[in-house]
Amino acid sequence: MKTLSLLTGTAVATALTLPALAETWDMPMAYADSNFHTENGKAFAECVAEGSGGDLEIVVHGGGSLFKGNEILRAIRTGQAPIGERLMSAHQNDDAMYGFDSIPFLASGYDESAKLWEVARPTVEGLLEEQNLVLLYTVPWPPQGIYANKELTSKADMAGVKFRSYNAATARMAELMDAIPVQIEAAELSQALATGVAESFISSGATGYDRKVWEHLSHWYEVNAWLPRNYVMVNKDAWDGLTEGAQTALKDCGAKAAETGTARSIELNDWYKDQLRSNGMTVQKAEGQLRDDMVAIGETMTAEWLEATGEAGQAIVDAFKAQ
Ligand code: PCA
Repeated sequence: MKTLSLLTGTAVATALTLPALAETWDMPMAYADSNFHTENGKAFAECVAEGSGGDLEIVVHGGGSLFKGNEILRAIRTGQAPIGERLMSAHQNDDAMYGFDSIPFLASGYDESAKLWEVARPTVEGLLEEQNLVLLYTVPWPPQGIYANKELTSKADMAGVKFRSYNAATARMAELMDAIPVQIEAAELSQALATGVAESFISSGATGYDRKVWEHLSHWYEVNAWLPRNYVMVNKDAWDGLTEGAQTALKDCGAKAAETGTARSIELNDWYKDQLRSNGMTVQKAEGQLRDDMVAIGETMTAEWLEATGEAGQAIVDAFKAQ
């Protein structure tokens, strides 16, 4: 109870018999208001309000409206925001381990993604703890494919193309394709495509749909390269200041949000592809030389990630493969 120090003896005795003061937390999220992660975040907030008996109210701010995607992690760490959601692999430069979910072709479907998370979880949670963060839940994006404004038959078609990246792995992929990486948050993607700042990128059907990329692009090649994850985290000091009831509500609602968010990601995966198609895009699997080139790039990136993470990274890959 933060207020205790302000109160005198009698007031303290009275305060202790009263219910804890209700708290309101702003929760920045980076993706479109209608995006399934954001909708899941809003359902999570409702669950917490109910589960904490009104002790903790969470107000979701979608679309990077409170903090931009690349500001969110810092905002939570420093307590500017008590809670928020971030694509953790975007911080692979802070610690290569955060890129465990963006290793090409290691886990390319939902079951594999769940297994990979299971083996990586203790290491990732440990890292987050060191950063003053408590992890509540994580939800995978649908599998990643390449968006382009032309037909692609091999990596040679990507030479010199301005390729929008959202983390170190996608920037590295651009380099290995001889494309030009430009780091852009999803919230700014439509504008980047409209102005020609970006001409191609790798992402899920979800982001293509959210950003109506059919207005600028014609093709999506399913690569199923990886399923990056969003994480909802709480500042540790804010966490410690909560009542036990509010902490329990956050944990329980977080466990539920992990499940419902993942189920929604799975359920919507094909629907997004249909939306891209019905808006005129050619949606197809990456095959032949294009696929072979992506696999070769993936091997280079895997080797580089293992090099950067050393034994800890190797242990995760080994445990994943042993399952
Ligand atoms: N959408 C996010 C990250 C991964 C995804 O599918 C984006 O493109 O920024």
